[in-house]
Amino acid sequence: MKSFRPYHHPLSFSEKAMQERVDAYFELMDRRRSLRHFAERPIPRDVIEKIILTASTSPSGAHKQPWTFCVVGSPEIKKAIRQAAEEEEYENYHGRMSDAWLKDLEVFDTDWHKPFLEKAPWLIIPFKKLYDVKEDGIHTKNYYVNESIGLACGILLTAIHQAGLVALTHTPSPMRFLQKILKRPENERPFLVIPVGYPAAGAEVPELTRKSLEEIACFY
Ligand code: IYR
Repeated sequence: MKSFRPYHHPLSFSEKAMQERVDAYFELMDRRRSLRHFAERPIPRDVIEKIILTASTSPSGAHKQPWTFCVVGSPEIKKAIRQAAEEEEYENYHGRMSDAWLKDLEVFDTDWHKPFLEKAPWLIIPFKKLYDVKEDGIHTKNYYVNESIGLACGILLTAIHQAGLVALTHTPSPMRFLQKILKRPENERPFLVIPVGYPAAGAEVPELTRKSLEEIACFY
């Protein structure tokens, strides 16, 4: 069934205004950093809800929006997630990750301890939906599920940053334990664990630089 309406373009600028806006937006986004140290200060649930709605404005294959954003504020569930994540990470840091990988991680000073999983007021855990299950139990296809959830998570991170909050894109793999703890259905798979909060007082981040335009873009 086709049903169209006129597109009302919400943003229209002169080239000068456009240049100023892209410059300002770059400055804002260039200050985003992944944080591993969170304050325990709470964040209103309404804020997190709106951030998730913003993420869900993302494009997705055939507009299926193949995602569920699980949000954990419960201290008991955060504790269970931390315990399970640390068990996996212990194995990762003691044999499952290659020497080259461990060397690449040295600058981040990470190890298997994951206190941020309890400290951050909220954990957002996006699940990708491999397929949908309709009320009658029929399975329907989703498309480009990895691309879709990745795009939505990118928008989620920009919304978190824009709110003045910080986050970490954490991957305590294998992540199947999240499916069990959060009792998610068989068609869903955890994609990331994203603690969200305020930075801890005195929090530090590694000195990193970003690649230049020449390194990341080719114009033809
Ligand atoms: N998941 C582990 C290891 C890790 C892997 C990558 I790639 C990173 O960029 C950072 C960490 C951990 O969270 O410690």
